[in-house]
Amino acid sequence: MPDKAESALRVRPGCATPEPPQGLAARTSARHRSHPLKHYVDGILSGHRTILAQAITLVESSREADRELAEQIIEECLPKSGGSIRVGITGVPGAGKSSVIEVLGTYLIRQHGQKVAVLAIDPSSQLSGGSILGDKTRMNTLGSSDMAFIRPTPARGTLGGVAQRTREAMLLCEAAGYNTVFIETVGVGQSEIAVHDMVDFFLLIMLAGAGDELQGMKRGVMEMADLVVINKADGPNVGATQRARAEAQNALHYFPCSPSGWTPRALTCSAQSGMGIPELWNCVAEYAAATKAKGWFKLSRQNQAQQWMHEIIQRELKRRFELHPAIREQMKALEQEVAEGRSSSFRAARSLLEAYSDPSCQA
Ligand SMILES: Nc1nc2c(ncn2[C@@H]2O[C@H](COP(=O)(O)OP(=O)(O)OP(=O)(O)O)[C@@H](O)[C@H]2O)c(=O)[nH]1
Ligand SMILES: [Mg+2]
Repeated sequence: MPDKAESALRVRPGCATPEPPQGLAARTSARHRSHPLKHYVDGILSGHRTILAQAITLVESSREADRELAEQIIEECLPKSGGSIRVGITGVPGAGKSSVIEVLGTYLIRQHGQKVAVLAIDPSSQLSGGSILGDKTRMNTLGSSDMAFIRPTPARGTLGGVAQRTREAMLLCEAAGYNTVFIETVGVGQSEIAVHDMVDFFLLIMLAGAGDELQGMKRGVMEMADLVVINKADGPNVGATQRARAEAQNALHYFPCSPSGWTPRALTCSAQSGMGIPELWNCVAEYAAATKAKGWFKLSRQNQAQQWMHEIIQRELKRRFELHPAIREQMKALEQEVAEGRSSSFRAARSLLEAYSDPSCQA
């Protein structure tokens, strides 16, 4: 993992969640990490946040040696996971996703005695090699609570890969006893779909007057939402947010009925004043109760587990393919042939696949 991407794991100063080791330190500590499986599993199950953070670092590691241990940790923790409500939160940059999580998370801790985990996917690290979250994670109060765990995750590799690691981090948080897991993602590319496919409840945060297209109405994001919240309903903005709420509610009517049987709603809230935050949570709780009663909650998780299996197979096949000696030997030359038009993409791909499945070329 490059140093810049590693720096994206850094949690803003003042946030209580322990920082994983950075840069060279991370690699050095990974190399010398002698903790046995039991250290991680016992630590996670007893809710030890530093050990949970270490385990997530292992899960995110691309080192072969870490991979095996990470899989064992997940395997051991899996039976203890599943007990949370998983809430995906998306919206354009600046919509107030982090601010809403800060206020809602604090509300859940104080009013409902919950433990709250936040996993934030940062797609910028893939594009720029840096992190926007380190500077922008607006979760001061939540971050200083013993009942919260906040973890920015740099997006690297494929978006499927992002989903994979985030899903695994989410399961570890559940095993550590977190009652609600929030996954924040910026509305970029396919990250929203990836997150939608791993959560129970999908929340779209919008702003009044920011343009429907930009905010996802025409990108199909709204169709995935169980709740649309128009944030920043405070000061002179109140009237505009009320109108935007009515428009959003109207737009939601045009989407086909969800297989969950749930009718998506539109609300307003203000992360600044706290207005609408209890109502927002009531909606999540109502959704969970209704879909549990109908069996959809369980069915959806079963589907997601199957999808996870397929993702693991795809990831593993890709990894094995790329590590195969015959592929490593031939790939560059064939890429060149395709680029120069000396071979068709189809023929080159077929030749590589044949080399991969040729028993005489096995690793
Ligand atoms: N007036 C007002 N400002 C808000 C509210 N919620 C968030 N903000 C402000 O809006 C800006 C963006 O808030 P964030 O919570 O960082 O937004 P975000 O959607 O997480 O942004 P990214 O993570 O960059 O995509 C900050 O300056 C917040 O202080 C609100 O309810 N009212
Ligand atoms: Mg944010």
